[in-house]
Amino acid sequence: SVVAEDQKFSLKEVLDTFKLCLTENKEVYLEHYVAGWRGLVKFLNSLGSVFGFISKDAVNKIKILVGYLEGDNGSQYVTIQSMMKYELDSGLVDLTKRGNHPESGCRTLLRLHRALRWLELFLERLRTSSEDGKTSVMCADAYNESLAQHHPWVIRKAAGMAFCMLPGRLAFLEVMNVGTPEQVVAMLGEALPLISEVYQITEELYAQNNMLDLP
Ligand code: 1PX
Repeated sequence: SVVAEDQKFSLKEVLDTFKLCLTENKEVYLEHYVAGWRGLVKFLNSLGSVFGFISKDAVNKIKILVGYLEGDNGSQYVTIQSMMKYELDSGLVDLTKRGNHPESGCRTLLRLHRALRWLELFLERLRTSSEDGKTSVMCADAYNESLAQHHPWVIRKAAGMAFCMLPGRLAFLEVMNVGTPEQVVAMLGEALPLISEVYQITEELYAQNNMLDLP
């Protein structure tokens, strides 16, 4: 059915949204960034309900950002750059401890941004893995190297258990809906530099504005 098609993940679609993310002068469109995450969540959902607690958090954060995009001040949220400037200039960000703005666009996007680093590390491992590579190990290694540093013990524990439920490498490559394993690997090779560039640009913005540790 049309609905089922719409729910179906394809790596190509995510690649296309990340391609649309960057403006000519390297600003990051929030709309496409969020759309990229929507596509990834679709993928996660297709892996089964054990990942529900993860996709739920991602969906929550996506919703917060879409709320700003579609809200009265939506024009301030066109790019990550304009969002940061607007929220900082208007005092809409809790900078050192949680206060009146626990759901600022800046702190919400920072969580997804950190997860994007996990994605980059994981996909790079997947891309270069051998046929008998274990997705659960690749996933855990990528996680420990990135996101885990920002998560309390209980989340790390739950994430670790979820990783063990990941399908094996071949099945995993198959749900990406690209084609043969070789074709997936080729597409990952195309996607990774894009994801990496979006990550780097965003990381620099957060660093420049001293916002890498927003509560
Ligand atoms: C090409 C396909 C690749 C697979 C795509 C999978 C997409 C994964 C989407 C993961 C999004 C995770 C967002 C997590 C944001 C976060 O760090 N939130 C925490 C902090 O938020 P707060 O508002 O409290 O400051 C929050 O506590 C998170 C709770 C949920 C658990 C997060 C575990 C993250 C594991 C990430 C790896 C996903 C594994 C998927 C296997 C393919």
